[in-house]
Formats: sequence, C-alpha cells, structure tokens
Amino acid sequence: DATALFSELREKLSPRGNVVSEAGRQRTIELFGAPLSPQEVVEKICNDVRDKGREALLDYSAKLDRKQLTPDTMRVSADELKAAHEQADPEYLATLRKIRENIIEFQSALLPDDVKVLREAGETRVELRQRYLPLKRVGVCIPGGAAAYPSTLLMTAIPAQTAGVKEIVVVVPPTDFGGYNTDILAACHELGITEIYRVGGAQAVAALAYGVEGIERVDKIVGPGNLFVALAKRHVFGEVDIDSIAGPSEVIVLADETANAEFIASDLISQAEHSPGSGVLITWHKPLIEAVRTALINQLNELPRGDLARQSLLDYGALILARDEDEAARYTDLLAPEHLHISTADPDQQLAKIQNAGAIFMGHFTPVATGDYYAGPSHVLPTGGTARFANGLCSIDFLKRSSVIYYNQAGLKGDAPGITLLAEKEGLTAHAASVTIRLQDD
Ligand code: HSO
Ligand code: ZN
Repeated sequence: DATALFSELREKLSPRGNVVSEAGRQRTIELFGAPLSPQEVVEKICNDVRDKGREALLDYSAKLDRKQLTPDTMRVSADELKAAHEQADPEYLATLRKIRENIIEFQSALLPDDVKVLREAGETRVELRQRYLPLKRVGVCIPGGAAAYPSTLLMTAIPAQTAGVKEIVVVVPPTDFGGYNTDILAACHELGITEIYRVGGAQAVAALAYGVEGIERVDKIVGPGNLFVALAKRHVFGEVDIDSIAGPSEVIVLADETANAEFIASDLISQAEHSPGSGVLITWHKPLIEAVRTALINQLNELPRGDLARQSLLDYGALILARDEDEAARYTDLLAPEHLHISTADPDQQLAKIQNAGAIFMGHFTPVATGDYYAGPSHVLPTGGTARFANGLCSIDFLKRSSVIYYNQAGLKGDAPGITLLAEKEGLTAHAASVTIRLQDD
C-alpha cells in the first residue's frame, strides 16, 4: 500500500520525527522538577514571559542558554553593530549587497497591486477595492545553535523590507554562532537593522509576541529555529501572526539517466550537513542508485561535516528506485518535500507532473545552494510534508489587506432590496433599517 509506505517514509524524512505532533506526548524534560513534554515546557515559558516580562526572559536565558544577560547586554548596541561592520571582510559585504539586490529584484516583482472593481448597482456603480499595506512591526528569529546563519537573516528580513515593513526586530540566541557572531551583526548593520536582542528559544518568541519591558510586541514572527522555537510560535499564533512551523532541511532529487552521480551525492549531503537534515534520491534509472551510493561514501569521507551528514543520511536518507517517471512524480507528491531538485534532461517535463514542493531546482546546474544563498526566492520553506498546503516565505507574507466599499445614495437604493431581504431572513432588523433610513426622503 503506497500511501502507508509513504507516510512511513515521510516520518523518516522529518529528521525530528513529526516534531510538532510528537511534542505533546513525550515527557522527557526535567526542567521544573517534574518531567514535562517539550510542549508543556514551552507553555510554561511563554506564560511566564507573558506574566513576568523581561525578568522571566532574562531568567530563562540564564537557565537555558547559560548566559546571564542584563537589560543592557541583551540588546546589541549601536557601537557593536558599527564595529562588526567596520571589521567585516569587504568581499563578504560586497557579496551581501549583491544578494540583497537579487532578493529585492525578485521579491518586489511578487508584490500585488491594489485592486479596484466598479460594479453596477441601480442607476450607478459601487466602488470595491482591496488595499495592501505592509505590517508595521515584524520579529525575525535567527538560529544560533549549530551554525551561524547570516543567509537566514537576508532571506527573512529583506522580503519584509521589500514589502515596506519599517520596524524589524531580530532575536538571535546569545551564542558565538548567534548574537555574538560578527558576520550576523555586520549583515544586520548592512540591512539597516538596529533592533537586535540576544535571546533565543521559546522565551524570545514569547517576548516578541507579548512584548516585555524594553521590547515592544510585534505583529508577525518569522524565521526558523529549534523544536522550542517551533512550538512557541505555534503557541503564540493568534496573538500574533507567524510564517509557519519550520522543521529541519530536506531535499528530494529526481534524476534520470543524464544525471551526474557526483553532483547528486553533493546535493544529498548538502541538506544532510544541516544535521539534522535529509536527502532522498528518486530515480527510474537503476544504475544511478549504486553510482550515487559510491559517490556518497567517497564524498562523506572528504568533508569537514561528513560525519554529521553521514549520520543524518543513515537515519533519514533514502535511495529509491521508481518504476518510471510517473511513479517518481507520484512518490514526490506524497512526500511533499521542502526542496525538490529535478536533475533531468528536460526538467519542465517532470515539473508539470508535480504538485507538492516548497522550492524547485531545475536541471543539472541548479543545486539547492543557489536558493539557500543567492538567487532571490527565500530559503524559508515548508518542511515535514507541509508543502502539501504551505508556501515558502515571500514579500507578500508581510502585507495585510483591507477591503474598501464605497456606495453613493443611488447605488444603495439599487442594492437595498437584496440587503434588506437577507437582513430580515436573519431577523436583524436594525441592519435592514440602516439601509432604508438612508433612502427615506426621495
Ligand atoms: N537549506 C536551509 C537554508 C540554509 N542553507 C541556510 C544554508 N544556510 C533551509 O532550507
Ligand atoms: Zn541549506
């Protein structure tokens, strides 16, 4: 039964299992004297930060991130930002500027125009509009546990800035890969971001959602993080908007007989080296399976993060032989990967058969790294099979819309019978009266 098989494989592909649904069940964390599930821990942290504010935020940073911060050291100062930028490698800064241009070019092309419709009503017309405005204040979570990710700052903050968001707040854990990382601070300065807090985990998400002394609450929280960040975002959703619940990186490579086994091995290892991360090959060309296996073994032995990537691939990777192209496309759709790399002679042909994938990389010369770092679309993408319904982050996600309705008296007269009929059906006579009262003296 293909569906059962693939839901099993799907679990295998999500390197934390299905973190979000699992998190309620396990009771493994001894944080408050009693064994709590990650979900319960996150609820406690969020409620404490909501009720006790900055004091709780700093307490949790000390307890969980082992960093005793003060209200002063929690926020990155203007001097620190300037110093990081001045000391940064000029080539790094020049590359950031080029990437920034690439992201702005693509993200601004996505932005919708306001919509205006004039509809006939009686002798006249009514004006119907949809207006888009940027969110006022957005919080961006940058990870800082296993590696430093300045690219994630670019891929979240620049789409927001392109949409016109003026206030961007960055939270990044108080680690060498996070809030003390000069590459990240230099990138913030380059983007004109001045509000950066060295806090991470659920406590940072709660501070952004509810606001604490010195940190005003935001309208939307975006960006990836560990299990605790993911659960906290889900917990505060409704109080603020969020982008999605991001899990670890994953890629499916679809390949035909024209694919290069060494290239494919490097693609699978690239996502696996995020550690955890997963890579799956699906091909209908049998010899490729063995060729990729050999290439994987050779490449893993050569790479600095080879051991981490090997473990991820052993735990979460797979090499799958499909009967033909159509079967490969069906498997891909069932797995709904974050990244899909179509490494075939005519990738458009396979693309046409696939519905579910967060970002799609076409042909032999478009490794996922192009999208991770440089091309223009954001690398914040739906993981864990959620590409079935969710989307990668983009500038549109930082807009909100209002509808605008504009009648004159003649238009109201034209539409009045329909409005009052419905109002009376619902027994809401004041609704009906609010129309008829305006039509009385003619
Ligand atoms: N592949 C990751 C993004 C990333 N890669 C950051 C390198 N740096 C998430 O899809
Ligand atoms: Zn990556």
